[in-house]
Amino acid sequence: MDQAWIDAFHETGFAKVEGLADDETLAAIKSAISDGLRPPLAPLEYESEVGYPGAPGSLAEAGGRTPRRLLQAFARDRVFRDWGMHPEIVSRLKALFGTERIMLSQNHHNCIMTKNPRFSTRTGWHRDMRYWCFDRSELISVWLAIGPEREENGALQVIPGSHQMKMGRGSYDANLFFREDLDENLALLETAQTVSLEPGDVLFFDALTLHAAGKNMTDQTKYSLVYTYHREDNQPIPETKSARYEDIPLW
Ligand SMILES: O=C(O)CCC(=O)C(=O)O
Repeated sequence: MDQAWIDAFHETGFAKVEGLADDETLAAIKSAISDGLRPPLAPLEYESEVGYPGAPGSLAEAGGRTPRRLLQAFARDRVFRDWGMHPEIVSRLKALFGTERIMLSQNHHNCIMTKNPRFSTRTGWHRDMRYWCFDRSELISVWLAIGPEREENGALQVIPGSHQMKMGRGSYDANLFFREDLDENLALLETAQTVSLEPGDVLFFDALTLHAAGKNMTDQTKYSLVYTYHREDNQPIPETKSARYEDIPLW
């Protein structure tokens, strides 16, 4: 890892690493995902539960039981644990956080994202701090592309530098999505970049980086594995959903 990669992360709020997962790792992860989907093994989140625009309205509706996230990835299989503690991921995170004492959260972003071609929905613009309750908003997510990720199958889009921008509560709607009906927000969204990834590529991104992702318009489900990490001295607020399960120390 070079200093330029670290600087790019701090400057833009995200940084890619190409080919971090080798073919053998990807094959093992794909096989474990397949085991988790046929039949779908709990805990999982369905499209009808995310409540995004266009999602099936209930579990009973057509597509309502389409998996959106296989939750608790870390506990599901040894391959997921090995990936979450991959020495290169850990060493990059230590460099980004500037400490040895980092932890992996077993809450929320500890999942396999599944984006189904027929029933998946767009995720609106947001910062991941909408999900988290921590002392400070210093968290980093690590997103592994299991297959190719492109605009047409719902790849991530990011706003470079948005992790450092001050935004008032009024920039967001009731559900903490970035409002797309405000001129100043629309001007910022013009600077969006799509993050195209090849299988095995990884995106590190700051929990304050504004991002979104489209619907999957292809005929293949897209799978991504995502974990979130933090420093030991930045703890989840007790009794919130960020503190529900123990964090895993990585030193
Ligand atoms: O794949 C997607 O739809 C985006 C997921 C996402 O941004 C999130 O869960 O925070």
